[in-house]
Amino acid sequence: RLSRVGDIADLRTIARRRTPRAAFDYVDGAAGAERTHQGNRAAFDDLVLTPAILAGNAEVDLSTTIAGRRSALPVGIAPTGFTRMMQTEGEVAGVRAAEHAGVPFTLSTMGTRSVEDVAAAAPAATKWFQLYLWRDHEASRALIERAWASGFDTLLVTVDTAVAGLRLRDTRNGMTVPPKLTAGTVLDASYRPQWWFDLLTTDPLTFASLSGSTSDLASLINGMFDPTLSIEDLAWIREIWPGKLFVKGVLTADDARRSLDTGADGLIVSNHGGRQLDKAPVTLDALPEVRAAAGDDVEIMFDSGIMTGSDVIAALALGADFALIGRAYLYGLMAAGEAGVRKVLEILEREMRVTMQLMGAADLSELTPEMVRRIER
Ligand code: HOC
Repeated sequence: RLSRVGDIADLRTIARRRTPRAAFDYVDGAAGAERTHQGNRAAFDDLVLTPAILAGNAEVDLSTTIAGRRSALPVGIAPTGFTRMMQTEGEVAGVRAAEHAGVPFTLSTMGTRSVEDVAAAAPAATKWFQLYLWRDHEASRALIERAWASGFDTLLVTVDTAVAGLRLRDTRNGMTVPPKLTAGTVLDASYRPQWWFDLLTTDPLTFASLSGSTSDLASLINGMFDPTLSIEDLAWIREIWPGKLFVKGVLTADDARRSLDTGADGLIVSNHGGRQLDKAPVTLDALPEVRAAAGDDVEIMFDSGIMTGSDVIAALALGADFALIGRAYLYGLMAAGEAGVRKVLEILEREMRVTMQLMGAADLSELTPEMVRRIER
């Protein structure tokens, strides 16, 4: 069936059919009225890419270097929370698909596999770890020490989550972590027996960082994350983390400068996929400001809204060095486990290659802002 999948939107359609509504909506949804989420997508939809005819480039090189390592594509897998709730293989599927494609994989603090399990599943993959600072700073220190010891060499520190965003779909679905057995979930199970069978028959759904109790997401997060997260905390994390460090959630010039002054090696322009501050700037709008503040030599990654290879190419042309995919990865995972994630990376690769060829660009260094225009509708 995957051979008939054309794009990531097709995988989303399959994912929606296969996954219980609360889990699908947790991925698909965003904060508040989802304005930022919609804006992220609209910004890409309203772009025009400049074609170049008679360019004579039969070959396209999509490889790049990021955080000190080669990546076969300018795209890596973003950190995602509660991943095994979407599909039981969870992060193991993600890291194996990333290893196969030669791109980095990021494990979230809120992941559902341990750093050791992810490292063992794909020893050759480039592995990054994402940090949410817990109220218990020493527990956070212990976690990143384990990540470093397991071969995770780059830390992505997420800074836009002092409190949980208002995810209204989760509230309306009565979503809990782990899922509770209710009349609604039992009914759902009759439509999607495979998902429930997988959940109940593979290793128990545990969360590295959670106690066994069932809770709604916001209470869970607000009880765990440090709401006083500050620039001093970033300085402390910088002091104790020996590898490369990227600050994730930068949308303004001021925050870009403060992060770099505090020792960050790079920045991630991200609005958390529209899942935190609704009406936060759309990432494609924020990118030029952050690039200008950071200068040309700082590595900048980009996320939020990427669904096609041409989205990646546009973000790179407008100043990013690398892109991360969260929802797109999870649509593939929910649709078909590891095979689905591989499919996502294959689709992006093909779309990027064709886009570059038709734009007359032979490698990523040839992409410039002049190749992308915004249209007012
Ligand atoms: C404060 C909300 O990054 C998500 C994940 C998991 C953690 C939630 C943090 O749902 O966006």
